[in-house]
Amino acid sequence: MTTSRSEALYARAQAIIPGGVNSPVRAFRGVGGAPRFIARGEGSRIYDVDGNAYIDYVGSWGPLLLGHRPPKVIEAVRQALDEGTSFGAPTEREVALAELISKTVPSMEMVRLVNSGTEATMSALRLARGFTGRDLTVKFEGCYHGHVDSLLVKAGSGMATLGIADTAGVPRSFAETTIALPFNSVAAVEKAFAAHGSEIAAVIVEPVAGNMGCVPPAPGFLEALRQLTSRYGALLIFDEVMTGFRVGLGGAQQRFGIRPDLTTVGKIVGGGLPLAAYGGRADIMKKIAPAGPVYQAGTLSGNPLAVAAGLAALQHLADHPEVYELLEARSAQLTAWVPPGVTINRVGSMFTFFFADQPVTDWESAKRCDTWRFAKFFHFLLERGSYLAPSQFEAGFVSAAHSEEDIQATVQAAREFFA
Ligand code: KE4
Repeated sequence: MTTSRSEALYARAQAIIPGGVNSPVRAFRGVGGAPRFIARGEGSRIYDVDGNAYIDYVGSWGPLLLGHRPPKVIEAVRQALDEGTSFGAPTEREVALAELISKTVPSMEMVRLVNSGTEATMSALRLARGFTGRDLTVKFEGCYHGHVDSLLVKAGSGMATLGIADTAGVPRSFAETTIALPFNSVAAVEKAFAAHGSEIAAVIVEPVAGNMGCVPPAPGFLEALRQLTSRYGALLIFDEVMTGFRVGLGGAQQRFGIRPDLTTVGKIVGGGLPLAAYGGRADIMKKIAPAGPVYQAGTLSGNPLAVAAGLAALQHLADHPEVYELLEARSAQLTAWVPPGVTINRVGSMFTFFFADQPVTDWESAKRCDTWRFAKFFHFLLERGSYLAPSQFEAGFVSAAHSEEDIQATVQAAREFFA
């Protein structure tokens, strides 16, 4: 497999873009080697600039549940293009998308569209503080909620990959408003509320963690968060940027039967274009400007092209819930064989192969993984045409475009690695 064009582009990119990438996890720092520069995608595959084809288990880090270039999404964007690209004024489609999000995730009684998951979580947090009049936030070690200053404390994803405990540039005063606790530890949450209950504005959680690798909630964990936040008058924020419309049409809150006060969604809801949203109880959302005193704004919020893509993707999923049965079957096929020395965590079509022979239930157990051996595994599969997330601390994704043959090819390559 030749990668000379990718390597040349990577050298050129590093001269003008920090690290040669526009988002750290893309730089292959967790697995070594030069990232592949991608020329195009189609269905379950991506093709790099050297012409190599890969079965894609990253799916743009989650948005592409339907695979690359699903016809309905492409057609919807083409039609929207004929009308214009941005107006800075309300459009009918934005209302239709907000209504569809609310219908699909009923706890989102009102919805505000933004451009990224980071904007969604940052805005939800500001709203929680504005609504409660409190300053403190509880988050969980290894969870990542975008690059929001106060949430870049013991975060996952790129920070875990790069081993950055706490990023430079965040004032201590910001970080001190965040209480970072072990994921899945009810005792730790009870203790934090006992000590600071009257000051905690919100608990923000990935209901299925994806940013330390895929880590499901322990039985009772989410229920405990719901009970404790209600008891102390704090808000429960489900960050479903990754799990929303992924682990089921109604997301993790539907799968686990918990009704949060606020929810953030992104990725899938934008159909592959820059779009995210936050929403929740109407009495809380009505505090958002211009209806209320909590300010949040965005030049390209509700962008017509992104809304067209998101509406087409979400409407397709709402009309074809059987997609989730297919995703479940394919994902089960991919993770049926558990290699020696590996722990596989999976919820629906998000998964991680942890190089650990103990269960991975939180950041402490995730970080004990053999990242060197994971890197070897990653490159072995890459050379054979399967593209996993280039980090032990990321989730992989199966799409509706992955065929049984795709999955078999990947499992075969994995078996060869362990042979
Ligand atoms: P964005 O700002 O990257 O759109 O969303 C931030 C975010 C918020 N919440 C959750 C649960 C997320 O997973 C993310 C972003 N996820 C990472 C992948 N682990 C995006 C990939 C990247 O950073 O390039």
